[in-house]
This record gives sequence, structure tokens and C-alpha cells, in this order.
Amino acid sequence: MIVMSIAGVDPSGGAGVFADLKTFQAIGVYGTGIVTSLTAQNPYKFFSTLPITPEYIEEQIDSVMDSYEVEFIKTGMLYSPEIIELVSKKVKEYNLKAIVDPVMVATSGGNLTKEDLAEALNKYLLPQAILTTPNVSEAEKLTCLDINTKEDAIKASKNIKCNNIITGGHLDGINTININGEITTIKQELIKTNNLHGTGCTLSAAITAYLAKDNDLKTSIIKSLDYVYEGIKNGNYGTLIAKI
Ligand code: PXL
Repeated sequence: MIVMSIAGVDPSGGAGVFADLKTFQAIGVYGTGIVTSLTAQNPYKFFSTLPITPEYIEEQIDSVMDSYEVEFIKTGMLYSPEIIELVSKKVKEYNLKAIVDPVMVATSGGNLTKEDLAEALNKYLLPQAILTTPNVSEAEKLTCLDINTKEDAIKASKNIKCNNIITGGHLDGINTININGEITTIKQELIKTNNLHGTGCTLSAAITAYLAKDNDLKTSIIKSLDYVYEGIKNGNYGTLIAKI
């Protein structure tokens, strides 16, 4: 039950690799973390990004794989098309089951990527992923469709290149899940808060952890929606002890 996050570092700990590791720990799986990029930020302000070279990201992945059996990974901030291509190569090489959080911009508005990543995600990574977890604006970028209603979200979900959940934080709390073409919508109460930094990272990390604990994909998604909801309600999702 060893999982891996391939993502950026948010030094304030709410998002990125640090948040993923806390989530893995809370749900009870051992987490490893590959750093694609450093950032300087806090939940309210994004200062800058320092990317790691694809060669050194590859060396990090190989060094962990050299001694750990990893089946499930999640990807977060991948920064550039070159890094996306590298990660997709490693997914194939190690036969990894990848949950892809198609991170493009931070909740705080910071630019987490060098350029538009939708094309590279669609070309290299999503066709190999077991799930992707876009929010509404990421789903719009991946599909070139506008999403304003539940019906729009369902249409977009059918145009994404792998199983997906389009999260509902910007759509009245309606989450749209598409597993093998079968659509399920789950409406959650929206909580008024400004404490949402890293919720997307935490959702995809939780799904990865629940999958590693032998839950099926739909169960893992439902448990993770609940985990993030409870975390938002308590204002401490990074340290929440999971209901397993
Ligand atoms: O939530 C998107 C995200 C992903 N990865 C890193 C981030 C953020 C948002 O701030 O900092 C490293």
C-alpha cells in the first residue's frame, strides 16, 4: 500500500505534495512524493514558481521505484508539456494506475503552469489515466466546451479522454462522475468559506489512497468527496483523520 504523488510543493502546506502526503497518512497509506516544481505562496497569494528539470524528475521517480512497489499514483501540478510527456512515459514504463488532477491555475489565481497544458494532458496523460478530477474551469479547458449547467457538465464529462469526476464547487455543488460512460451526479452542500486552498489536491490524493486500500473507483470517489467535505467544514482538511 505505497502510493506516489507527482506534484508541486506549496510551502504553506495546503496544496501540492505536502497536502497529498498528509492526506495519504490520514487515510492510512504510505506516501511518496516526487517534486515537479517549487512554489512560493500562501493560501491567499501566489508569488513565484521554480520548476525542476524533467531529467531530475525522472531521477526522483526511478529512485523511488528502485525500491518500492507502487501501483497507484496521483499527479498534480506538472508545469509544462515536457513534464507531462515524461510522466506519461513513466506511467507506461512502471505500469502505474494514475489519477490525474489536471492542475492549471491555483485557487489563489497564481499561474501554476508554463503554458496551456490542456493539449498535452489530452494527448499524453489522460488516455492512460484511470481517472481525472477537473474542476469546472479545467473541464472547460480540456474539452473546449462551456459549462454552466448540470447538462453541460454531463456533456463535457463524455468528451474527456478517461473516467472522470468534474467537481461541483463552481456548479452548485453538483459533482459529475463518469465511469466507463456511466454518469452519476452527486450534489453536495456548498459551505461558505474562504478556506478552499488545496481541496482539489486533497480530493485526488484521497481517491488514490482509498483505491490503494482496495476500494473500487466509485466507492473511492464517494468516500473522498465526503473526506474533503468534512475537511472544509472543519477547516482542517490536511490533518483530518479519515472515516475509513
Ligand atoms: O490546487 C492546485 C495546486 C496544485 N499544486 C500546487 C499548488 C496548487 C494551488 O495552489 O500550489 C503546488
